[in-house]
Amino acid sequence: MAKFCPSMMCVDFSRLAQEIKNLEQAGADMFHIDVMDGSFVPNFALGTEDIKAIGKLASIPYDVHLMVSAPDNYIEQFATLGCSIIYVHAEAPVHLHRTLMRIRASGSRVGVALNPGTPLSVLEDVLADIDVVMMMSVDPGFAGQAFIPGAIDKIQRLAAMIKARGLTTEIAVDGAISPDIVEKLAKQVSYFILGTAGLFNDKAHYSQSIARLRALAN
Ligand code: S6P
Ligand code: MG
Repeated sequence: MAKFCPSMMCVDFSRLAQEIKNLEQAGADMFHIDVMDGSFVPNFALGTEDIKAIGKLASIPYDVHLMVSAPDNYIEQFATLGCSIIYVHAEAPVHLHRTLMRIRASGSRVGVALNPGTPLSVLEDVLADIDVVMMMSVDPGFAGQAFIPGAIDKIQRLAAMIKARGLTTEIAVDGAISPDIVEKLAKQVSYFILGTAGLFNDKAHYSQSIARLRALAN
């Protein structure tokens, strides 16, 4: 069953405790935490202190999406902070396999994010080592961008690749996820990351938004 994961860079941080409570009551399955270093992407986002605060307040799991140039140095730190999935970008580490082994050893689930411009072929020799592949449907760095249509076909090709190899790798999608995208990708995607397009455009109605998305996915 598809899981819905609010992107925490879109919440009102001045009301963090209330936002977390509201999102959990609305049926959110997992929080998605974007970390940006101003180098891998042209923006800064959340950091370790924010994750500590979210970890203290949350009763559902949370992942971390590392949009940083040198993720290797920080894997254990994010695992210790309780991140259930650690996503690194396939484009970031020089030795992707080594980085994935480091996540595996940390006890968190192994996630790999792929930019829209990166071919699926970079995953061929590491696919069996990955728990969740996160397909970016926007160029990472900012909320509120337009969905890149090529992501649909790319996700279908990834699902076929996973099936052909008899793997259980799950698929996540991140970037401008609206109800029509959830409907289109319901069969292939296990984790939908929700930002301004699907959830935070209607802060008063988190419950209705998540319930509607869940109905479309099932
Ligand atoms: C983007 C980041 C995402 C955003 C999400 C926001 O770099 O990785 O997780 O938070 O894309 O959603 P939306 O609907 O505003 O694009
Ligand atoms: Mg993200």
